[in-house]
Amino acid sequence: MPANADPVSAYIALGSNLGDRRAHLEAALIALADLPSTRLLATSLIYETAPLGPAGQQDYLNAVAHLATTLAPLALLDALLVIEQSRGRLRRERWGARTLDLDLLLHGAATLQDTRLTLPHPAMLDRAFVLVPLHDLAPDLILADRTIEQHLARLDRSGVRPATN
Ligand code: ROI
Repeated sequence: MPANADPVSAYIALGSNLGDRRAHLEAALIALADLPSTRLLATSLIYETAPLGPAGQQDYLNAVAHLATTLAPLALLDALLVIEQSRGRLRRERWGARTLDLDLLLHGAATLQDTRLTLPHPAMLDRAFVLVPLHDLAPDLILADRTIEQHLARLDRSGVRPATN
């Protein structure tokens, strides 16, 4: 990383539906705040959300974090994987339950199609469990010619409610 690089805004989606879900999210937020060359600027509310994917999973807790970072996208991705693994993330079935999932949604204005990382996150605009917390932080952010507010207006957000415990 060049020492004089300007920080960019990065948004991370957090999700957990196994074990102590809130403890996993809180540990992830502490770890994000601790990353080198990075500041944690803000976090959304935590939401309890109906699972997208195979039936029979527990509900998720989801949130979004806003970072300022000079880490490059793939360096940030590597750091997210280390945090996931520190919470015992096991990669079992695709779309299965997980202790902690950290998805890089946006890294400044970067667009990227790498085998490991696509930016912006390709599914983010279709997922209320991502857009509702992102809307807490950045309702006026523009993606694909529309604000987050406008994207969210097209989605069914009935499965997404502020977590109470
Ligand atoms: N469903 C919800 N509600 N929240 C998630 O974070 C989440 N993550 C996933 C899949 C399995 C697609 N479903 C999810 O990866």
